[in-house]
Amino acid sequence: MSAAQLTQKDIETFWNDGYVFKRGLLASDEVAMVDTLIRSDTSISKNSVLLDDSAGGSTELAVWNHPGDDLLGVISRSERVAGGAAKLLDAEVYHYHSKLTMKRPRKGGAWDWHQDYGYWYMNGCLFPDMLSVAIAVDPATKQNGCLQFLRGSHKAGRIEHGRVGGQTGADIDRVNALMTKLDHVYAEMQAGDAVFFHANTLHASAANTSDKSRNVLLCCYNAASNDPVKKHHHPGYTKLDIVPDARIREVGRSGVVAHLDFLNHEEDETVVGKRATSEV
Ligand SMILES: O=C(O)CCC(=O)C(=O)O
Repeated sequence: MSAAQLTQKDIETFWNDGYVFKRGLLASDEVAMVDTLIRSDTSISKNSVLLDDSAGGSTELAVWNHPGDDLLGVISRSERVAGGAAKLLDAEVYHYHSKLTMKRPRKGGAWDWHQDYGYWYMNGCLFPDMLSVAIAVDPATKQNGCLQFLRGSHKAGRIEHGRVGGQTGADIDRVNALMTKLDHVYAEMQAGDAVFFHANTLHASAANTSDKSRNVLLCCYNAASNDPVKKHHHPGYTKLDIVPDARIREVGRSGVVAHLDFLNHEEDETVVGKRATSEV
């Protein structure tokens, strides 16, 4: 078993806390390939939208649905990432979508407290049998706006979500009440570290006030048994072809550029022009 694979203890941590860190999920050469791709592949910036916060900052967001044979697609189909998601949910999973959330130095905006299932519920996913894997491409710190979690908040069930400025956030009174009872954890990570988190885990992030970028790759999975009952901007069940971890390096070294099935934002009612008004 490779060090990056999830253990029984990791599974217990995930279900107790609503998240589990997997340090060094991507090796330094693997994450360096992702960093180079993000900086050099113009299709990513062309397909990005801006998600504004209420303080004038914005996060650049590129979202895609079906993963392909390029580096980012292969990471999201890898045994380490997709296999880990399946292990945590104890179910066959499919790729619901992936995204890059990119906070430029001193410009990157904040994300309000929310549960991903607060959005995905609206998409016709009947059960919260879903999770995300956030992989740090840059070191993520408090200063550059790392993810934050309320430990154990997934146990509170789905919380009502509504508009908060330009974003959709969880009922803030409820979040504040939970804050008095639960640990508030800053998910500081080195490049290549990852955190798997449950779709009902409350999370947020602050603006990037540093002079360093904060780029994160987020891969989101749904249980195969939880095929959404509503047609929407993310796919229904599609068999996921999980590939061996070694494929990440093979594809990265081959220099295959991104062939991403970017979300057609024009079809997504949450996007106005090139600005996202909600989760996409
Ligand atoms: O990138 C971030 O800081 C937060 C992203 C997030 O919360 C999300 O995509 O649901």
